[in-house]
Amino acid sequence: MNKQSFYITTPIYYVNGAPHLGHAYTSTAADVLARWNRLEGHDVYFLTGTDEHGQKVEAAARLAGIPPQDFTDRVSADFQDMARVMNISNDDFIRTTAPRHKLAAQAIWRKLQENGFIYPGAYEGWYAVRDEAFYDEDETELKPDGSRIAKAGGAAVEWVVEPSYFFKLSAFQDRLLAFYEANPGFIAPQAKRNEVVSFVKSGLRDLSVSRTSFSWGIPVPGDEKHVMYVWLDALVNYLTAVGYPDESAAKFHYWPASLHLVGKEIIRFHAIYWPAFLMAAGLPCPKRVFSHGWWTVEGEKMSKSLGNFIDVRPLVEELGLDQLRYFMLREVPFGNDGDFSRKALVGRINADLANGLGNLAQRTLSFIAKNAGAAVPPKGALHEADLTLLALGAELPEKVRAAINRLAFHEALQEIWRLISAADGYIDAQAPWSLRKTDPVRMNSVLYTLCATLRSIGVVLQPFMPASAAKLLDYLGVGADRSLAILESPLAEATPLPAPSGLFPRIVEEQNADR
Ligand code: ME8
Repeated sequence: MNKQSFYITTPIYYVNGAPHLGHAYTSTAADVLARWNRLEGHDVYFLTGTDEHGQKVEAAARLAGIPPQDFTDRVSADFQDMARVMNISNDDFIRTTAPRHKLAAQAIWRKLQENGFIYPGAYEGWYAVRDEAFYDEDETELKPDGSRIAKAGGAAVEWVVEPSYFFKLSAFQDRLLAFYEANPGFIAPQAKRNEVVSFVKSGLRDLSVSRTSFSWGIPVPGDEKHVMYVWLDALVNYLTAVGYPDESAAKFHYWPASLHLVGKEIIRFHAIYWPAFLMAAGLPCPKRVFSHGWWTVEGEKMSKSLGNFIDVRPLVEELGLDQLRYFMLREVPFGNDGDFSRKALVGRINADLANGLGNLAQRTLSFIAKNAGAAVPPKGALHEADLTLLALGAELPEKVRAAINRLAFHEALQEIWRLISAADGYIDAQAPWSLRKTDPVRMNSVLYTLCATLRSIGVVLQPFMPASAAKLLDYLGVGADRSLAILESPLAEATPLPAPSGLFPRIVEEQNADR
């Protein structure tokens, strides 16, 4: 069988600081897409990892007083731990200090050189170590104390003059514009696409792609005083993981990637440099780059460099993993910026999870356990109200699919919660508790309808809240096959059901707690 393949990536995260909410966010969004595509029966390859070279990492290791490799081993392990805690289902974890990556990065370099796109020169310009980026003079500003900073982000810049190899980015302006034109879906959301297109139209200058002022990087083949520019090194990770330079590797069929998920600050690297490098190397470009927004925390800008970021692990421990995953994807339309606050998180847990889905499941399942023989009740003759609710359940996968394919996670969740509200309205209107004595056959039809509805909800929720959805499906007696396809067959009657327990505890905040 020829399965459709889906190769999705997160950015590889810098190891100069610890993992935080922003990293957890991108990884969770990518995880939902990976899990959804697996549910669809696609052949998924999901990659994340760590970006371990560059001056910033070298400096952070020096500050920690340990060799850079030991430092990156330690921090990379911490990122892997965060992925584990967040239940990220990545198929591979790439590290740019791994031998397989050095091989791939050097192979690309040689390819670019062979194809005539790399030449030696000298670089002069404003360089921000923090951003690992060069800025034009007009992208910087002079502060009253005489120091100069990058306008975007405020990183200190310094004038750098050093021998450097250049990549002929200027030769790709027309090719890139033609590529964007021919592939309107390549950059999303639309506003980002417009930004990138006008940036490219304004003219591209050749890019300095090597440095000699530090050594923590991949040596330039044939001129080992130079290390490769960290962004060239980093972007190649997406190829390394599928076996490059061995284009006959088993995993190479995943290339080109279906989707690179990135934060908005690195869209330029992914939507301009990366396709240019690939074109220069004669390789196909990724199908899509999606740029999402940034979280602030309690109204403040969060950044590793500024040091006010939050580690998600204690939050998961205290409030629950699926609760946090749900919040991140429900609270803010993907692509927009958002603010993370404890109050908003607790509010959503209580309103949507404890009172919403949790309560609906508990009301239904504990009633069945007590009054309907602890098994899926017989369907009987269905009424109009039952058929209406079942029809909404049957439409749910398609609605969720449409939203997920647009990366509108919040809309996918809204669709699911619309069905939860409809089911709440239904249970109140049908009042199975009052049918118990008067019309047990009708009571069973109502309970059956609710179980079938909860099954639809449980199946489509799996990518978002894997553990909670699994628990819900267990309580509904659903077997090992939990794919979207099972929703096409009616729920089997008489399946014995285990004793249910609450899915989402209510969070009670202490009165007057000042957080
Ligand atoms: O840029 N809100 O690594 P990085 C939302 N190594 N997402 C955030 C965020 C926030 N406040 N802060 C970070 C790098 N992120 C490079 C990437 S790829 C070839 C190389 C997320 O550790 C977001 O996805 O600075 C952002 O793009 C990424 O973390 C940056 O991680």
